Amino acid sequence: MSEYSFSQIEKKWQRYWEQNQTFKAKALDSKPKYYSLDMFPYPSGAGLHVGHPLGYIASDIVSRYKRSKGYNVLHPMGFDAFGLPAEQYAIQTGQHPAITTEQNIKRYVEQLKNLGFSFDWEREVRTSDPGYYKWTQWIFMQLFNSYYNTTTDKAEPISRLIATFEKEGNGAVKAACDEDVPFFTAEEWQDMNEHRKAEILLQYRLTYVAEAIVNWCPQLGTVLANDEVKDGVSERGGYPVERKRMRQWMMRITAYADRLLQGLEEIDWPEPIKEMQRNWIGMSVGAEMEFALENSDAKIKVFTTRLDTIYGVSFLVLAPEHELVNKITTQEQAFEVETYVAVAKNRSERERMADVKTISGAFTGAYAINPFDGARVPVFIADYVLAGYGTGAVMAVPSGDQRDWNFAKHFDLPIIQILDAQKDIEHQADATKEGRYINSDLINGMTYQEALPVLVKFLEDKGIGKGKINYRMRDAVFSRQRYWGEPVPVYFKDGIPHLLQESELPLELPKIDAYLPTETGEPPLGRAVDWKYQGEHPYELSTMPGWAGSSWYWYRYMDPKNEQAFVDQEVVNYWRSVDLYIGGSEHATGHLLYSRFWNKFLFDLGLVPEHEPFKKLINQGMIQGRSNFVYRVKDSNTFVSHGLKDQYETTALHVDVNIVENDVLDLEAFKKWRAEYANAEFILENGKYVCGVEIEKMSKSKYNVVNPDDLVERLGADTLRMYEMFLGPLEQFKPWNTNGMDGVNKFLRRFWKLFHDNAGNFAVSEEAPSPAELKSLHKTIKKVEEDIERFSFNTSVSTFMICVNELTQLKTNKRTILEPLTVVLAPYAPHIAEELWEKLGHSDSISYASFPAWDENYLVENTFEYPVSINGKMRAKINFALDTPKEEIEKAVVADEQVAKFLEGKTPKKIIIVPNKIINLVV
Ligand code: ANZ
Repeated sequence: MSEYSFSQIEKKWQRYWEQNQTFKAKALDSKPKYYSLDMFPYPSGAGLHVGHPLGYIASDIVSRYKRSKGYNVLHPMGFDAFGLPAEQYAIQTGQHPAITTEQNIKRYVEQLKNLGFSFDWEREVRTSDPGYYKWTQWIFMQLFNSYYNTTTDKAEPISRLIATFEKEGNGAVKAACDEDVPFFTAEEWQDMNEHRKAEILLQYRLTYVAEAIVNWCPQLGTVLANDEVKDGVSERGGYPVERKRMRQWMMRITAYADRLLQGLEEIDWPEPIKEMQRNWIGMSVGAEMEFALENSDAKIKVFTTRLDTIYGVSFLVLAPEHELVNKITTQEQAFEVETYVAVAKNRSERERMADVKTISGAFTGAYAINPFDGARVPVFIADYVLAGYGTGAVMAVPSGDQRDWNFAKHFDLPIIQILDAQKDIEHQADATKEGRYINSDLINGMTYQEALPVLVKFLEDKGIGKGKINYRMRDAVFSRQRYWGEPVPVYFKDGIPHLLQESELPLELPKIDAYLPTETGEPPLGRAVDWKYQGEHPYELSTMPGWAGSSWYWYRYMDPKNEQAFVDQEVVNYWRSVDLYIGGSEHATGHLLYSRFWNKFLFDLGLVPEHEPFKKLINQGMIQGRSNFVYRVKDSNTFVSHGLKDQYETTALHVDVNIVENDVLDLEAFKKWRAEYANAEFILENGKYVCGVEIEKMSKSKYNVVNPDDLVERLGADTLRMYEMFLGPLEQFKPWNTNGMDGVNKFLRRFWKLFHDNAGNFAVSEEAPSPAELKSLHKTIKKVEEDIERFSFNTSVSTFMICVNELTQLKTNKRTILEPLTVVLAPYAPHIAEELWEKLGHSDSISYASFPAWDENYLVENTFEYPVSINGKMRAKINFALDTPKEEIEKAVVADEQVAKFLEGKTPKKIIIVPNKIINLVV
């Protein structure tokens, strides 16, 4: 074979890798390990477009490089296979989602294999496999059987908590639990019936059922997590979402809030992602205090981060959903309050938080008493106060808080100055730093630093409040009213949830007749016939959310077939955690937070050895689509070329990028593309129809999707791999442009050519290399190694190109140069590298050939080309080795033919040599 026939070569090596299990990772090894992981995809019906493989190519380069550096590399791929689209499709067609999922996965695997990724396919996992979700259910059970001990700061068995209750009640228990757990003694506990005990324990368990205000999406018929709702509508489908109180499974992630924050300091992740997690967790240090009410024994508890502003409180505000609203509202105000509550209900929480402009609210008719100065302040409800945050009530200080100020202005409420250095609201922080308090009994004349401890002490002495840390993050809703997810391994007896036996796992999804809620509004699992534990007790009917299976999957890859444990202890102690994780930034507060949470939980149980699952994270930038447009002249079937369109009244229409080349439209293909264009007419410029261009998201509806399979067929996988890297830094967003691919393909042909003579025969010489050849090679080795170590892949591609240009100029065909260069190129273009490696006489795969070391000696410049000036005029250039003695240079200069011509037989009066700069002759 003399030509670079990429299709043949690529198919051949893909087959070879599969047959020889070239990329099989050893479960345990004496070699050091390297775990490189991609975020596993949801197998959608549309298959992969060119944007998807970007991250996979990068992680594959690193994996191949690490193998050649002597690591035992784990580089797996699998599928996040439960999810909404397959279920929506099932609803429409009646086809079981498992079938669609299976088909989509098959397509994905094929597409991925076409790109030559070095995945260890033996380790593939699918979250929808009963053999996999058995362990998702198992982890759920461990969470149910645990509580969070805030003294030891970790999860512990619930049995230990029960033992404490039996001995001493819960008075001294320090644990993450619901706010409203009653105090009880040992005797009281023992007197409780099983039902009551179970209810109490649910208030401590790390997963529990509770009434919660949730995001309910009527169109999707399910509850959604906060991160699945964007701008008040569902992320998938864009359907309206409303707030609703429902009984749900919850995950007590708030118990881990502090550790989730601290852990961020240990990991090498992009700063913006860490910042998003910090904001999501939202720690704020403040105080909680109670206000008594006039004419009522109810108390309003508020959370404030600014207790120092207590003398500026001019009203209180409750969230419209606050439980005291009905109780304290006076008869005169009832209508107004009820009307307002009804309106507020339909605004999502995020919307309410984001909206600072709309001022609305209603007066309850009630008054509260400020315990510090006895002031009587009105109580309002307003939706800028959120029910689920803090206590759902605030003390409003118009002189300290912008929204309180807006509200006060709107309802004509007093604004009380509290600092002598009072400024406008925006500069309140400065005022607090500089000012001293006025108008107060307790803290007159004090600074902020002096005042705060005095105020906290006042609260504590009176028993009406204390310092408190709050987190914006809530416990995560864990139920979905859907079919295509993991069944929750729970059944109910007298309304109390009980776990299955471990030996009864997996609890498999039952067959149902339609993937819809039942007539009575129960989730789809309610349709399963006789689906009861031991034929008697109803199972939980909701399933787990999408993030359950992805919150621990990296452990399953370590030991995918283990039936005794989710991962073997020895194996997990070898692989430990993920060294490199590549995926999209859209998972910043979903997957990446939940995974860290489950990881910390498994760590507490002693089941995994590391606190954090993903040491290094890279977010690959999105590849955007490059859309093409045609311009239809108004009310006609005539299309005008881009350059002439301004002379007409036109409508721009997306056109399929696959019938456009270099922005020139293929007219015949266009006529065939759609029946309505069959008789289209064109107004051309220079005989061509030039299309308009815009950079947009790559999507079907914009006809700008480029399919990697087509490109692989046209130019090969190695070309596509290198081209995607060549597009720019991995993290950057960048538009796709197929045109540039030819250049990379040409580069690979030139590389191939180095190994062949003009007749196309393989011809590599055994001659010793020249310094110039060695320099070119070693420069490349060094640069590529450094590039991969810092995840800069685009720069390596240009380095390869420069190197191949240099070697082509030097007419290099020497084994000593080409052989190591092939090993260096292999991570990027593995197929061509394997083929040439074989031609070089090797019988083993190049995948385990040692990455060559570069030698600094070949890199140093060892000669310098001196410009020679004679009487101030540049006359010649002469090369000297760097260590040439001055006398020798002098002699050689004078003897030089070119110089001699200008000397005209005279002896120079002076020769000045400036080392590595210039030689000056004065004649
Ligand atoms: C009085 C005060 C005076 C406040 C002042 C601020 C400035 P972060 O930092 O986000 O925790 N707040 C408390 N609970 C709330 C709720 N459920 N919905 C809306 N706002 C709430 O903010 C805490 C501050 O936000 C609290 O401190 C409270 O207003 C308000 F000059 O109390 B502050």
